[in-house]
Amino acid sequence: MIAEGYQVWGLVRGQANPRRRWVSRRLSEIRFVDGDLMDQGSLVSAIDTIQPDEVYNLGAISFVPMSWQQAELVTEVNGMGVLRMLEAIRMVSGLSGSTPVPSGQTRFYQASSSEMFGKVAESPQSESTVFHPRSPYGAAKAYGHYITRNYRESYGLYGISGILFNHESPRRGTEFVTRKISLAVARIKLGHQDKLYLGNLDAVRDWGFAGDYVRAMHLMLQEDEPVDYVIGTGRTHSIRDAARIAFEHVGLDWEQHVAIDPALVRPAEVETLCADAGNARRALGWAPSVEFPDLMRMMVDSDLRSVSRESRYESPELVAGW
Ligand code: GDR
Repeated sequence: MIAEGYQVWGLVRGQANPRRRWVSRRLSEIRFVDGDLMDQGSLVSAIDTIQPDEVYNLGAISFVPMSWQQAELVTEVNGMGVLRMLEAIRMVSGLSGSTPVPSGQTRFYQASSSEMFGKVAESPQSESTVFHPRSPYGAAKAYGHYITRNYRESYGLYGISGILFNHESPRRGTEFVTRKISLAVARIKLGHQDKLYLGNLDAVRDWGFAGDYVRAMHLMLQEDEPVDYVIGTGRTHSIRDAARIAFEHVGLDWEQHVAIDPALVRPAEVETLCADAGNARRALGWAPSVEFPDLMRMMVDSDLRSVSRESRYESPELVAGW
């Protein structure tokens, strides 16, 4: 976005949030505004201060297992937070539903999720597939999805949802399975760890490269008419495949190092997800550029570099407690 000439603002929650410094060190052009998805007034104030052309609501508690432990908090942030952001845009833009929509209004992107499909009604999943969320996280995301559509229909607000399937990169948090694997493989290869504990090895996901998915989000908001799109690769792999590819990349046998921890199996699992992103391909000209095996190898290589630099790099279990 910065390369395209945008002035980018980040909404920062909480006092002395350490991520602010992390982002500033890497992208000094980004400016910050304080605000919280739990606090309506702060969002109105943020939108009023910035008067943004485009708002990307990627703010959420994104780790699905946490949603069973803190269901109400996850629902507040991931569900009600979307309503508060829409209300802030509606109020500042003066959208009432009965007066004409002003030109040049703020456009809104909501990060919807393939977790909404949950126990899938059909495969692959497209924009018209029925939702059946399997976690409080998925249920809250479904609310965010529908309320975005409702503000579009009620007030003429330019609001869309991108239904993104899992997207990964070397910057992925170490609690998510791809990065948990890539970091463990690097630590095992370099002699800092011996075992990697995982949950359900049979789960199947449609994983893509996060950089491609950010490009898709931007493309969606440039369309004349607001339309929701599914974004994914249409290719699937199991957790077992991911582990095998990552260990093979460093010349190790995954079966010698992977063990099952039943505590990591979820109360209700999303067994398999596969995207039908045909609409995005046709309308936006979007296509993924990285195949999953290359993505896993990219993440392992990155973690080999970081673990070599910082030999005390903590194990995912210690960092995240999962
Ligand atoms: P997911 O991502 O829940 O799909 O949501 P995650 O990487 O956490 O899990 C993927 C699958 O791997 C299985 N699994 C494990 N997962 C984790 N985290 N740790 C393990 O040890 C492990 N063992 C097996 C899981 O059971 C699951 O089936 C991600 C998040 O980014 C969401 O915010 C986003 O909405 C969706 O992707 C699209």
